[in-house]
Formats: sequence, C-alpha cells, structure tokens
Amino acid sequence: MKTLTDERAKESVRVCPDLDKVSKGSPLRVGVLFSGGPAPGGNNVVAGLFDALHKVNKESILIGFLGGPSGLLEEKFRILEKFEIDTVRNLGGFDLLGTGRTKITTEEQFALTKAVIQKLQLDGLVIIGGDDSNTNAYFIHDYLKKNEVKCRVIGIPKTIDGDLKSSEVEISFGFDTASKTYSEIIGNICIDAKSSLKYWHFIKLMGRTASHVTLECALQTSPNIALIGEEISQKKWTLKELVSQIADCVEKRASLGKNYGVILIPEGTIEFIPEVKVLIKELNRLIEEGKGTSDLTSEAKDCFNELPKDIQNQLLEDRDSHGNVQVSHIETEKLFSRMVASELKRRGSKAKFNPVHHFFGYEGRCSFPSEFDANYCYNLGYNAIRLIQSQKSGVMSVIQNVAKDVTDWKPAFLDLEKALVEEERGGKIKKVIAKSLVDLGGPVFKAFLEEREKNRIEDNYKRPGPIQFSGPLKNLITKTLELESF
Ligand code: FBP
Repeated sequence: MKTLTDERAKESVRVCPDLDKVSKGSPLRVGVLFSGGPAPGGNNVVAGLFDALHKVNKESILIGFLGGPSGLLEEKFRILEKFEIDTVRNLGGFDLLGTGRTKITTEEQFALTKAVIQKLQLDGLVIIGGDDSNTNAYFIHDYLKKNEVKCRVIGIPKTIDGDLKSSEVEISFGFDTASKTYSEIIGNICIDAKSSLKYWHFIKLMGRTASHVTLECALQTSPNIALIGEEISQKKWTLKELVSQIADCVEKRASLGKNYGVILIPEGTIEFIPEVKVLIKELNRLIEEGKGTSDLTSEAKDCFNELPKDIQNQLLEDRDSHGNVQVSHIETEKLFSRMVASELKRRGSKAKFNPVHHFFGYEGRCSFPSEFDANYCYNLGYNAIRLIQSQKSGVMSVIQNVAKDVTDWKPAFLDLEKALVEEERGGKIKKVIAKSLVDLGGPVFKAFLEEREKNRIEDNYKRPGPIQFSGPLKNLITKTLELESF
C-alpha cells in the first residue's frame, strides 16, 4: 500500500542556482549533530549535507552523532548511508540521530570534543541548533582553532520559536512549518467555537521566550485575543491587569450573546509578566542554593501566594540545562482561565464562561516540513558543505532572499563571532548569540495591532487549512517573513 510518507520522501527539492556549483575535490569527512528541540526540516539539512558531500567526492563520509552533543562527547555515532537518508527526505523528526540539550562548556568537554574530532579525522562539524547551540558552535570552533585542529565548524539556524534571526539570518528553519501546523488547528478551533457557541478556548503555544509563533498564528487565524510577551514586558502589565483585560473581553462578548472565544497565550508569557519574572528569578536562585520558598522576598512571596497550587508546583519543578524554568511544563493556559473565572465571580458577572484548555507545541516540531522548510533546509545543508570546502569555520550557514522563489535565493554565511553579545546568564556575564524578540515597532506587530481591537468583539476567525505540498499554494510563506521582507 502506498503511503503519503513514502511518496513525500521520494519528492525532489529545489537547490538555488549558486549552490549547484559545488566543485569536485578530495573526499571530506564531516560530522553532524542535532541540538535542542526538534524542528521540521532537520532531515533535509542532513540530506543536503550528504548530497553535496557526494557531489564533491563519492568517497566522502557523513558521520551522525547520536542523541545530540552528548553523542560527540561519548563517541556515539554512525556513518550515514544513502538508503537511510532516502527514507527520511522531506519528513519531520530528528529521530534519524536523536537530539539533546547537552552544552559543551567545560575545558574537559572541549578537550574530549577535540579528541573525538581528531580520532575521526573530521574535516568539518555541522551543528544544527538554536541560539545556544550556535553559540556553542562558535566556542568549539575557537577551541579547535587555538589548538590548531583543522576541522571547520558550521552552525545551522534551527528553532520553531523563530527567535534566531537577524538582518543576515532571515528565518530559522522549522518556524514556517510549526506555525502553519498550529494555525491549521487553531483555525479549526475558532470555527468550532463559533459553531458550538459555548466554549472559551485558552490555547498555549510554544515559543520558549519570544512570541513570534503566537504572533504569526494570530495573523493567520484572527483569534479574539493573542497575548504578546514582549508587549506585556514593555507595558509592564501585571498578571491582574492581564486577567482584567481578558475578563473585560469575555463580558463584552457575553453582552453581545457570544459566550465563546479563542485566546492565544505564548508559553513564554509567564516570564514577561513583571512580578512573575521577579518571582522566577528569585526561585531560580533559591533552587540553585538549595533553599525553599520561605526565603522569597515579600514581593515575590505575594506573587507566589496568588498563584494556584499546581502552578506553584510547576514553578518549583526541575530547571533545564541552563537553569531556566521549563515553560512548556507550566500550564499558563489554566492559570489565566482560572484567574479569569475568579475575576468574573468577583465582579458578580453574569457572563457564561466555560473554558477549554489546549497546548500546541510538541505536535508541531516533527510534522512534514512545508515546501519552504524542505527546500530551505536542503539548501542550508548544501551550503554548509560549500563553506567547509572553502575553509570557513565558526560561521553559520545562511540562505538569503528566501521570501522570493528558490531561483532568487542567495547562499551566504554569518560570522558567529560578530553575532555574539554579552548577556547575564546564571548570574555571570557570558558571550552568547542573543534571542531575537518580537519587534514592537516592526511590520508584523503593526499588522497585528491593525486588527486587534475589532477581533476582540467580532468573529473574524480565519482558517488557513492544512499545509499544501502541491498545487498553487504550496509555496506560501509565513506572514512574518512576508512582512519583514518587503
Ligand atoms: P529549541 O530552541 O532548541 O529549538 O527548542 C524550542 C522549544 O521547542 C521551545 O519552543 C520549547 O519551550 C522547548 O523547546 C521545549 O523543550 P523540551 O523539548 O526540552 O521540552
């Protein structure tokens, strides 16, 4: 029986004209690893690497490290063969190799990395990851350079969060597919809300810090409310103020006979609310020092005590490898709906309020990559080999002009050292690649503002439908990329 999966894997991708010119040369040995959360298109980066390597020389070898950066440290790897890559082309998932969040930071880890690279005689190492992983790529490059190891280190911009971008890097891969995947489901929920007429849908969306995914989904679907973390931070809206804004909308709609609605909440919201931000910062420090909530300052304690018990417990859960709260584990959608219910009760409101909760995150990270991500990722991988061939190291593989047709795409690179800025991390000043947050003066947020007020009251819901792989709409790009590029 034919399956969509098998058929999709057989489809060809498009390479931009400048990349077709990979020159023949001696065989190369290149290692690759995934780092951080999965994002649709990773397999096509690997396929691009593999095909370009074999175009350089049929004897070239691509080595995949298993389980993320720890695979490199622990020498867990596999030589990748054409037959297995052919089964995953154009398909989502990082399961070909697995991924992980280990960071290579200590002298011992750098020395181990160097030893493994030398043992495997690698000409190049490709790190497919987000801002932290690309920061790590720079420091691995720096260590190898100082130790005169001739292995080129190349980063690939990955994250569904869309926060690894700049004037040089127009978009991270995975954002296009993930936001379209969520938008399809949100659009369906909007229409269900308008059909069933009785539910308020509180939808939390992934995006560790930045609200790009929520903003894109809001433009695609026109929900009644979409919170944008960056705006909350700029306007210093408190939790109470936000709850009050939502309760106002619920009451206003109820007065028009609409006891339903849809609200989008970026998972990072919690860390943008000023008093919760202070609380989280204090909790992070206390947890690191092995202390408890009794040591919170009175301001932080007040905020903590206002939160429902389960949210309090979630805030006390284990931190990620960078010492951060794992925002994807905090049920912000429930926090808001409960506080709105209490606020409506406090006001003696007659509005009928039946909340339903959703979290869309993991289900968007391994979906079939859109036509955009499939092509983009393949070109990023292909370009990485060209960069290794031209002796570039400590750079990110970049493809520019991507809002246009593939024939107009331009391969380039970003010097990672130039992208580093100093930031406080875990109480220390560190050089990192900064996350790109939503620009409140930018065209995307402005487009959102144009619709915001009327969407609160009117039902302007849009349903973008599923991602298309053929036909006239297969090359649709995100509104974010469209608005930022023209
Ligand atoms: P990356 O930045 O590594 O691409 O990961 C992004 C992300 O999907 C966030 O949206 C989310 O908060 C986080 O990963 C979840 O991480 P985990 O997979 O460790 O639960």
